[in-house]
Amino acid sequence: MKKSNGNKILVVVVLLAVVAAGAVLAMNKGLFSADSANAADKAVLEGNVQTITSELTDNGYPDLVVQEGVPVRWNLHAAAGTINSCNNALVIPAYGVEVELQEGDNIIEFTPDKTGTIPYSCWMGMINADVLVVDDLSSADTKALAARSETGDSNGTAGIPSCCGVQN
Ligand SMILES: [Cu+2]
Repeated sequence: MKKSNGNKILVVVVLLAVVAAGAVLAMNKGLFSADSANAADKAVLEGNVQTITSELTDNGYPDLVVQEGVPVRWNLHAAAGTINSCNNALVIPAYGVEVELQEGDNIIEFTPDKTGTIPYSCWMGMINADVLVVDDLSSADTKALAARSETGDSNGTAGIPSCCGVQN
């Protein structure tokens, strides 16, 4: 009897330890993804196109890493509540892209014709991000590219522009 109770307690203690460890891992994972939110979203080559899937946030756009010469199919997914009067339309002037975002999937297509950094923004130019066009996706260092783009004075997605707070 005693031994059996002891085993039960041991099992409970082990279970609690597993739950606690899981909670710590989940927290770390959450912190990590928040930390990497500014990393660029890198395209994936699929035959003759390259695809990217991004999540819209209410205060920024992601930097994108794409390969020169391959048509891009970018899905900027907008979860409920993320679209506001500031981020609701984005423009990529170099590619003639002007898109009004809808809740759900937003497929944005363009073909990067040469390497370099292509700026894009919301329709009012307050949220800025970059399309980083490289000659070879497989050798592109996404984090280095993102870090580089965020040292630029008009770049980065940190903080909500004042216009957005006012108009939202
Ligand atoms: Cu805006």
